[in-house]
Amino acid sequence: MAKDMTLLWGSGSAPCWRVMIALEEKNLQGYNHKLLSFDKKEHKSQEVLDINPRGQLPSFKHGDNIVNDSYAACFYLESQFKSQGNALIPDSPAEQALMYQRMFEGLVFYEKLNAVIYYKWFVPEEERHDSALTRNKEALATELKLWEGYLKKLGSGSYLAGKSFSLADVTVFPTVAYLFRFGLSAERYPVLGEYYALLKDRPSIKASWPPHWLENTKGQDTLKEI
Ligand SMILES: N[C@@H](CCC(=O)N[C@@H](CS)C(=O)NCC(=O)O)C(=O)O
Repeated sequence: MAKDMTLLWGSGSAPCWRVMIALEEKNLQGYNHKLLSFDKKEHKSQEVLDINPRGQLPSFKHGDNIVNDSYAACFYLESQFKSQGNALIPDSPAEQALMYQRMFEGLVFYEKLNAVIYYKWFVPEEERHDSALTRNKEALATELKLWEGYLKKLGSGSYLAGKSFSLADVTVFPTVAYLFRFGLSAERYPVLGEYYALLKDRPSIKASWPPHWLENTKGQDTLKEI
């Protein structure tokens, strides 16, 4: 079944990682995949543009069905392979509501993280201001406190939507892993630290860990003071 799937991806891209975790969770190992280089601008190659006119990764195809957006691909995989691998949408209405809520808040979380760690990448030199970066850091700190609170309320050992691992974890975990890769202090954010420790060795996550993070295990300290 996975043989008729193709994923074009980039190492360390959180959106790509979401799809890879979902594929692992649904036991779809064996899909075709190709690691492309952002540095070499391979995401703008014809091979990508043929699937994804935005020239972005992930680009994903199942048979003739193209589902490029990472959230869309995760929902698609869960719905097409409902009874295969791990169920990723909880049955309980309360957990389901929380899952959807956290998934979409996760996009805001991801944006706020990027606005700090990729500030120099996104903003041309002549448009950069220390005050803007400081504001972005403050916004990230506020966001981090929200997520600490969300997890704390659920209790130790919980996933983002409650007792079971769900699409909320599939989509938000890569953001959390980025936080720690970029030096977030687990002492300052102990609940997020515990959540990260709970998930980092999960088989689907280990199997899809960004290869360049494995090659260079030392991250950065951009978020040390946040
Ligand atoms: N909404 C898309 C975003 C995908 C995305 O932003 N991919 C980035 C890499 S993380 C990319 O390809 N950027 C290159 C570009 O936009 O030119 C998703 O979630 O899949």
